[in-house]
Amino acid sequence: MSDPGFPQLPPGFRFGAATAAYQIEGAHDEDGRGPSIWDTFSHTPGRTHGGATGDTACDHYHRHPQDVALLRELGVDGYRFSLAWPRLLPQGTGAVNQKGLDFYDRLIDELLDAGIEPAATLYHWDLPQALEDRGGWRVRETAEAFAEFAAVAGDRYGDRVERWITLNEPFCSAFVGYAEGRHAPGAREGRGALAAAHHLLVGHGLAVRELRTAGAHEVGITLNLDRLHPASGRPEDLAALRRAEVLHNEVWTEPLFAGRYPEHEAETWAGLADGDWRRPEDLQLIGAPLDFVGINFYRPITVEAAPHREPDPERRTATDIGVAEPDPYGTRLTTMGWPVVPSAFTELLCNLDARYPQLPPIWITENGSAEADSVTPDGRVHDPERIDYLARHLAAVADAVAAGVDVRGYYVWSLLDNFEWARGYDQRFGLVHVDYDTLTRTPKDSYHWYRGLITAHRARTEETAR
Ligand code: IFM
Repeated sequence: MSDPGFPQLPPGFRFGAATAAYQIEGAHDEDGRGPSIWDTFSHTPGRTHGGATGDTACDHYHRHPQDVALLRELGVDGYRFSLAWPRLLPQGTGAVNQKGLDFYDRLIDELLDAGIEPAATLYHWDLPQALEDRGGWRVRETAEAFAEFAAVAGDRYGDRVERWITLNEPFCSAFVGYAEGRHAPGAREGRGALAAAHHLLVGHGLAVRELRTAGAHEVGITLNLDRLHPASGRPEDLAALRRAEVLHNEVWTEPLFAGRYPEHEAETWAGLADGDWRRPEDLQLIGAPLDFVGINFYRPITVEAAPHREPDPERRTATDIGVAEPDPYGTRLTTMGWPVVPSAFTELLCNLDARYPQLPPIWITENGSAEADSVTPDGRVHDPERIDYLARHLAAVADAVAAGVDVRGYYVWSLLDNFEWARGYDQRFGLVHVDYDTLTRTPKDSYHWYRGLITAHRARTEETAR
């Protein structure tokens, strides 16, 4: 693979790296942390690849000074991590765990000492199990509990965290967790998943309010919006595309940025949802102005009409809406099986910007690729595919910026190889290789490439300022 060179982003553009608590921390039952739905799910036989759990993960809970040193050496402007709700409030509400609070205090202070801006995600999928036992995101009480968590976090860290992300990829929480059942809590429901989607948004709105009260600097949400292409111009594929647009994108973007529910939602859910979990005041709460929107992008999706659409609304799950996802891109696939199509990233950003005049500035809060990496006898990890992926996706972001889209920064997913949810430790997304037997960290070639990119970018920014 030839050297793709460094893509040029505008002066002042910021670079970072991202992780999430359950994927790296380990220490699942230490210092008062309560169980989350991912502890329960991963400990249930057959749910994750090879029965993997996050019990130890990368042991970041104990090794965070080493990981912050890796970030400092990488030269990033910012680090995006998540706060484990069950570490701060083991039962989801009520008693606050002092040792959990102290852990993130130490992490944040280490980052600041290293000159790295902390960006904290409140919810990266680790719902306290106690709340799931009372209905999870199907019920409004969980949104209210989330507000309590946001207030605790905002009060404690609001003076030092630069950027707050309420939810990470609510699509996955609602639909992969409550409809497909591939993620915790592993439910396969129709109405439950739609109620969860709404309560996640309500929780977001309530959390924004709490964070603002606590004096938080910047507040936003992270969405994994999808660039969807129809498999053909056949009317049934175009109808499937419309349903998929609602399911993947508009469920989130319409209430957040246009103050309404999706126009075609009735056609999409077709009798599944009467929406009785909605209250008249919710749209205003959900649509409160944000300082930024985080976008996670990995690959585009092609949509075609599924041969069977479950006719009985009571049996139909939210994702069983007559949509299939063939893969006609004909490009290289990452080890996740995801096609590499950077132009789809530019399209997604430009379309989003064109559609919503109220859209706040964008941060790319995740982008990266899983590859088959290993430490070679020279002690290094050669990952030219990842370098190529990152270079071409950053160039796609630069194209969107050149077209007038306001993108402020980019966090690569991920700093470390980590627990890739149901795929366990089988998928490696890190700039840093982790040996799961010894927990040794080895920076990959992509780590050195990213450091070079940041150094060159900083030099250009300084030159422009002169
Ligand atoms: O690892 C995940 C992350 O937790 C959420 N976004 C997608 C990543 C890769 O699948």
